[in-house]
Amino acid sequence: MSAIDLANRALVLRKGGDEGECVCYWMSREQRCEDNQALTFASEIADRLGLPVLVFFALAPKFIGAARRHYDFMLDGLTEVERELTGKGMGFRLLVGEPEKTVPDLISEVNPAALVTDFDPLRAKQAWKERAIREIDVTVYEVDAHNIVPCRFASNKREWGAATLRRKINALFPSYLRRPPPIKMPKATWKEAQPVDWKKARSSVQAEDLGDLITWIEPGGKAAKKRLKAFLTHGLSGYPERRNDPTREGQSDLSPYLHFGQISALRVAWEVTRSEAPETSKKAFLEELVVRRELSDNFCLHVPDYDSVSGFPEWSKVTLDQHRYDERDYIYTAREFEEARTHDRLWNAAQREMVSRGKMHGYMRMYWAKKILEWSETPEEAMRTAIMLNDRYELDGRDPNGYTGIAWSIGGVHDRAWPSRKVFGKVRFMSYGGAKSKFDVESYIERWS
Ligand code: FAD
Ligand code: FO1
Repeated sequence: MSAIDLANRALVLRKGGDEGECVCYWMSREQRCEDNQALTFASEIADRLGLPVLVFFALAPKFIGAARRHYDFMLDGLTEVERELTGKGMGFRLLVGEPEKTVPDLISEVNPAALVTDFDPLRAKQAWKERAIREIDVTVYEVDAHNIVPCRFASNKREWGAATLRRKINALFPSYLRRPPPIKMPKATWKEAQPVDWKKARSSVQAEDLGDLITWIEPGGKAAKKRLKAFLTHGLSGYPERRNDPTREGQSDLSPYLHFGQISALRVAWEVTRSEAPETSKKAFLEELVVRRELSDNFCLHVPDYDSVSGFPEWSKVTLDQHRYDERDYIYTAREFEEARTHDRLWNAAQREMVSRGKMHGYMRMYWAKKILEWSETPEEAMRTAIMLNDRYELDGRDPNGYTGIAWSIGGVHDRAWPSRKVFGKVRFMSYGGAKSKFDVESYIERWS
């Protein structure tokens, strides 16, 4: 991998010994073989030391309220990863149980010369890693294989708006936008193949079954590439016009794949840049895929309370406080929201789209979250409800994009102050009338009733 690809992407989390029998990559956020800089980094160390590569995934029985639909999507994708890795002479192990226990056990069993992990700003993930590497005496690296411009390098502090980060990213983007290197077979192959018992793995998961099968999207890296190809051919050129119309298939539907790391954002950006679509379409899409998405990682990395009111900017905390006791026209409990039992047919339709499809349209997510603020007792309660529902039903939930999108909607994070109004104060308001002026709300309601 060329120097630039790795430049400022890999970080030494802790110095340890560098003797051992293999090099391990603890795969977590980037659940793919191809275009995975963490995997490439591990195999380069392995080749330098003449050692084989062992990749492992620590399957936690529970993860921030994930349901069966999330684990099915993820595990189907991981079965593909196992086949690809073993086909490249690398080992793959699935550890079942709490990672802070199963990871140190594996490390002492296989005695690696180095451990590579992938970057993830979420508190739960950072805690797993911190606790898992505490007792082991191995050099541990963290590689940002999620962001095109590595998160820690793009900015070393909380960015207050997209504009400041956009400048930094746009300056670096051209040098990081390069064809992802192909996966090489390591010189030393992993000997003892231990096929994963996927049946046992699935039964180890304690996730609620929401009683539905999500069939409109196929999990896994191959399906992700097919989806990307279809979007490049049919969707990209009309993206600026269609992306905010929930009655049209104007988005890429890549977020579940990006969330589980089944496709690399660098691969998406690389193919988008080389496509025939108009420059304006490419620019509009890359603004979301690169600037907005990397802004979310920046927010979650630098604001540990990214999922609560305390993480909001000062101006919005003050304004929401001033309007804390405004009379709410409607008040709903989390249960009433979850069952789409509000007075607002448009809001109910969005909730039903999320529950049944596992992916609410991007425009509706803003409206949906803002109405939860408007119809909840307090902003804190609104945050709890929005995050709980988002992580319970969205296939792309439990993601920095989600916590940041909800904080933008309810707390004006990365947004500016607007003329003050009831309940919202200076936080941007969105109305049914506004939606009606943008798209055919009746046909959206019709579709999701
Ligand atoms: P496209 O429009 O095709 O965009 C392509 C990619 O760009 C997306 O996959 C995503 O990675 C990125 N992107 C697009 N819009 C945004 C955005 N506003 N912020 C950050 N990245 C963006 N996204 C999630 O991945 N998981 C979530 O749980 C989530 N929850 C959200 C909750 C709220 C209240 C809001 C306002 C936004 C949320 N988003 C979330 C961001 C955005 O709505 C989704 O990423 C997008 O709708 C995913 O569909 P797509 O891949 O078809 O999007
Ligand atoms: N990552 C893991 O390393 N192990 C898991 O068992 C795991 C479960 C899981 C379930 C649902 C979900 O949405 C994500 C899950 N993740 C898991 C994390 C995921 O890979 C991403 O790293 C983060 O959610 C995004 O930052």
